[in-house]
Amino acid sequence: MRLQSATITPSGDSHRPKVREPSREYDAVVIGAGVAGIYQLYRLRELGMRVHAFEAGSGPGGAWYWNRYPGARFDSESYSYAYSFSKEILDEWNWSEHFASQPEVLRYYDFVVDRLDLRPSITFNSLVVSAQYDEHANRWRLTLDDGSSATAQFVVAAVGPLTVPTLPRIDGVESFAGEAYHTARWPREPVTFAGKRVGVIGTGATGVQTIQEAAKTARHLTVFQRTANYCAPLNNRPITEAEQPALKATYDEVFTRCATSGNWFIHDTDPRGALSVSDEERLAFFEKLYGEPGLGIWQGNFRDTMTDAAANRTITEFIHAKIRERVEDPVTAEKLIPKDHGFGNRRVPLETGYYEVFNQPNVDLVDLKATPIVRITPTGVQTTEGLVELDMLVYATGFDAITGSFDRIDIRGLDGRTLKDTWAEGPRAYLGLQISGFPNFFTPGGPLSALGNIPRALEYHVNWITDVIVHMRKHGFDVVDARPEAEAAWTDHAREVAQIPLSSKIDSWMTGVNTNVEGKQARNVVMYRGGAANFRTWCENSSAGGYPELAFGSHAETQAHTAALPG
Ligand code: NA7
Repeated sequence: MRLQSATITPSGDSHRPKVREPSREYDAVVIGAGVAGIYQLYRLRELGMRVHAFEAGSGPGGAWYWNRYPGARFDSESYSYAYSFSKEILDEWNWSEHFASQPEVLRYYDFVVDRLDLRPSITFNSLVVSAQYDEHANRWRLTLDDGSSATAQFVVAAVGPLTVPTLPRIDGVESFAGEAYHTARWPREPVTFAGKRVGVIGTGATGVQTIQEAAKTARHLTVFQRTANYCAPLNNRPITEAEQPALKATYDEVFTRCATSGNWFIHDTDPRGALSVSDEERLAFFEKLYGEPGLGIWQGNFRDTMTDAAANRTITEFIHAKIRERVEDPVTAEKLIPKDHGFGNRRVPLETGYYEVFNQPNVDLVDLKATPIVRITPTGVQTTEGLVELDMLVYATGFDAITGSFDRIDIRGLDGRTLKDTWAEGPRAYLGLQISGFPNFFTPGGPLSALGNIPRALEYHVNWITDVIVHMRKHGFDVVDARPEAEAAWTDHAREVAQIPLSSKIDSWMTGVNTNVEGKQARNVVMYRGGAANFRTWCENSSAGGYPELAFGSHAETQAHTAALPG
């Protein structure tokens, strides 16, 4: 069986031999050299700290390192996704498309790491398996998958919200005899769909991108769809050499827009209500958004489309009509129209000719709600309707999102308490960046933090974390822990505002649901849904007031704090 199952396990990339590192002592360890990890490493090194990153892959880039499947690309404008902190990097790097493809994105992260000379500070092919706080020494001990260890005063777990891929819990998943790949563990060796009978399970953002590519050359493509999603046009185009200077001149404006918008995107909601305008005006606005690049139709729509059911119905019906227009066979069109949620209540995949794929004679759509998969067999996928024989099976089945990358590390804070136990009733964290009882441990992009256009969010998180460390150094503190009452206040607030968007009533990775992971069948508040503006206000109020929500001290004081903790 050729499923790349070895790489679906959390172990590191097998392409390079592991070099066993001796035990090492640092001021700070960054777990992960993805979007947040690279920047955090840079910021702490610039403070003069002895800082080192451990990364499971054999190169930097995180999600962009692992997700090499054909068709992978940005859904955020390239220039809104890039790091904003270095004018030199912004000047030197040219994006070739408004929405860059994965190979270019990966080249970008390699470029940044080399430009900042960070590579010597990263150990690749190295998975952190445990992190344990020693309160007597005020140090974290990290164990790596090769058995070696490192210690540090600070740990920044930049482990990513979409890191741990999941396979479907279907009988026979390991038995398929043809080629089988999870999109997030795509091999580096060329894989061709040409002339093959290909099956793709999953129609999230990843599945949609993969399907568009596979349909171009596969002899036959079968799309196994469980829940239909609302997709909208990406409207990508190249950026010519001649356009580069004008585009670069807008960088300040782009970053300002992202820094003040609702979810860190270049797009922000229209202040009008969907029902406050005439039908003609509304339709014209929807048409405009449908014809524009990127996620504007989701993030830049009328202010109430994602929170008010009647407003949401207007855009939902508009998209229904678009799908019916673009898909020739009415039966297939109805299968592609979600019936159990409105537009934007799950992550909107962006597409380039996705719906037209289903007009091709070499493509079939299997509606798994009507005819579920019974098992995977050595030759294909058996549904209640029959066996679909395949040469290649692609699992675009998503991730153990948000908390999964923490769950797979044995993280223990004060008194040896595990993070898993601490989060047994759902994640709790202060601003999503610190967890009470886990001193000197930070989680950029962690559960209950404000995400959205992820790199913009992560840059902000890293800046906040770095500022806390700067504050400590300035005042001679060596321990910081989130006060339990501050963590409770943020967690309660996050749980309350999470009820506002219509999406809170829908199963998806954004509401903590993954049917393939034990214990994640029920909805849970895993992200901050109160908007980036509110998040920033909380962060800025805290720093302006000298971080009253954080308990600073020497590690002797930490021991006193431990004694005061219940149970
Ligand atoms: P998603 O959005 O979680 O999508 C996973 C897809 O796989 C989705 O269509 C699932 O159907 C489907 N799936 C998962 N398990 C099964 C089983 N057991 N049987 C059939 N179908 C299944 O992951 P993506 O990788 O597409 O995207 C994740 C994010 O990464 C994306 O939103 C971007 O922000 C980047 P379901 O909807 O659960 O019925």
